[in-house]
Amino acid sequence: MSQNIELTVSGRIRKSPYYNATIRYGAKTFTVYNHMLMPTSYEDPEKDYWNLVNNVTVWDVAGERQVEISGPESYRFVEYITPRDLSKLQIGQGKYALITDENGGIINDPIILRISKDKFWLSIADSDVLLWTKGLAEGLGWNVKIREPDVSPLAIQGPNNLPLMIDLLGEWVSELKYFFFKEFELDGIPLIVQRSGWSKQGGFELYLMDGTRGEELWERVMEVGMKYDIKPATPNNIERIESGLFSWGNDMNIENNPLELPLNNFIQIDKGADYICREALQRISSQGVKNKIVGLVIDGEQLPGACENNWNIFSSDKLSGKVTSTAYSPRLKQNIAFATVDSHLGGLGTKLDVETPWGRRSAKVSKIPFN
Ligand code: THG
Repeated sequence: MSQNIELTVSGRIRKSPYYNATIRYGAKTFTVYNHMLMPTSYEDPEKDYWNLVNNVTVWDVAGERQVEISGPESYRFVEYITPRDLSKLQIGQGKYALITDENGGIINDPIILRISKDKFWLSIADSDVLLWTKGLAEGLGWNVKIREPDVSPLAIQGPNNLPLMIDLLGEWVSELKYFFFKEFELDGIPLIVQRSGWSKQGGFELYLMDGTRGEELWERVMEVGMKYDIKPATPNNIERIESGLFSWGNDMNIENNPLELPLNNFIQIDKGADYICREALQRISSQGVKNKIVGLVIDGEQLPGACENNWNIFSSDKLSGKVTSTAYSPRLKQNIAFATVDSHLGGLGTKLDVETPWGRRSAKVSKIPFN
């Protein structure tokens, strides 16, 4: 069960431009995300949760690195790596998309931003998309340039985000539509400002385009945020499960394919552009998926800890799946979870048994989002 360990930090584990600030403001625990330290809690996950859902918080999410794809074939290349239709993606707009291999295996689930006609950023989850895309482009002879630019997102999330952001950046931010972005300089600090973030509490992400100015940006946000009682926080496991946001590497990985996820709006199998997993998805779609990724409510009192690795799921004593993420929701007063189960068990209301480290519990397939 849960143990505290200490990490040996070296060049392979990068520090975010906000790292010193997060330490100063009391970050307590960290994970490694895209080879970079990323804070995962300040006070404790439940206090951080209430600060997020009741007020407003600031998160160091510099670990969400950007993979920049530019050049004359960049648009066609970005279409090629995802089953999402990007033909309507405007300059200044982002879209959530799954990146897959030739079998439909999910490599990552970035937000794709169109920076200009021939320049895109993949704002990635925790896997080596730089290497995957460089390998594909070189191997197949695409005329594109791929690199990781000096860009480090800082997220402002929570229901009181807007007045703070207006104070920080100006009235114009209230005009930004969901998932759209604009370039802006704050006292000479170069930013891209997007209305997005890994919560359903509303907010913005500031993509800092000069890593030497992280502390300055952090302190500007804190200064303006004081009036709003802003708190430092992090992507919050409780809120993101309630809200139905999946975590690559936890809830899905290269063993899963897009059709196993309840993300139909983000997958257009018959899109016009050529893409790598079209045949695989057509085949899986006609044969039917083996597994489904579902929401679960686990019965009984609050579990003493969250799922670190996978917990087995049984149906009539037959091994039928695994729990991939759990949290106790203080608002729903329930243990909620994501799980991968045999597809015939994926229907709403299906009863299952979960083997937790604290004994067996009954569970039920539930709708996503939970609230
Ligand atoms: N912001 C940025 N980069 C990121 C994340 C982010 N990279 C890693 C990780 N998060 C990528 N995964 C997600 C998953 C879900 C969403 C965003 C990033 C998300 N989805 C909305 C939904 O599912 O309803 C909306 C998607 C849409 O309309 O396209 O927000 O958070 N910069």
